[in-house]
Amino acid sequence: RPTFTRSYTERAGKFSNPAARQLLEVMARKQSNLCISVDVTLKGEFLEVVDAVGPYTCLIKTHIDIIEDFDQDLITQLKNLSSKHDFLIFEDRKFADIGNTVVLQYSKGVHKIASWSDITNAHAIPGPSIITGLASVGVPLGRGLLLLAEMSSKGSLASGSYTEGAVRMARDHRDFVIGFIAQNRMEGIGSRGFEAEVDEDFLIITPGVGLDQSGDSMGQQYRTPFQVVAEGGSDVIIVGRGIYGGGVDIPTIQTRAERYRAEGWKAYEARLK
Ligand code: 5FU
Repeated sequence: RPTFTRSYTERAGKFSNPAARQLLEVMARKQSNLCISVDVTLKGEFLEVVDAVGPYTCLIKTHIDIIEDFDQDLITQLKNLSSKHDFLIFEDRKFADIGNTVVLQYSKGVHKIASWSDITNAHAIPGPSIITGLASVGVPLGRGLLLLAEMSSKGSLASGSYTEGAVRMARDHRDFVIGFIAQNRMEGIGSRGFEAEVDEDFLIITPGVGLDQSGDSMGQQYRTPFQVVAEGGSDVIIVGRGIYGGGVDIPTIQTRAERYRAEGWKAYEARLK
């Protein structure tokens, strides 16, 4: 039985990586496969939105380098909110350099990403050494890595043999690589065929999700939670501006977050049948 027809709870126990296991457990507990991307640029607003949407989300996605007044207290408060609301943290860093450099970018600098982010991601373009580099920092801390196999933007070059190469890289590092950023569950992932071992499992996490718009003016493309989860076989939807966008107030942000949580969960239940 392919993994995407199994429940999140059933799959949680099969992952050796602690971040993947915890994420699937949180998803089941909160009935949420919604990752919220909070791409705002001021610390106060960021924390306000995270606190407001915390109850509806399994995973908060950050771009920590866009925050203008970043300080260590932001991290302390973000971690407090992750305990308060029971969500994991995903820094969308998209590492893309040689092993030695990504080790430094992941562990050092102003942001010290590895010290607080449960999950991060990397491009496959440098080859397997990017995984071994990041793993040398992340594995001892129990972190998980997602490889970018596809992107949501128009004209993305990550397709075909590039996507297949990313899958092969992940299969060689299953202790640390927990899944992919992709638009759909790729052929053969978590089922027989396409070089797959019978019992492998990877999480598919999908950005470019929106219910009311089909894209933005800069190449972003949106699909609905149903298309992504029920038809595409993805495990987690990522929603950003669909929730916090348009300068709306906090109650509206919460209403939207609950709407996406409910739609994402409904699409998951539909594919279990
Ligand atoms: F890897 C990717 C991708 O392929 N598309 C994306 O949109 C990442 N993203 C991120 O998801 C992007 O950097 C934003 O942080 C977020 C989508 O935000 P939106 O406001 O829902 O468009």
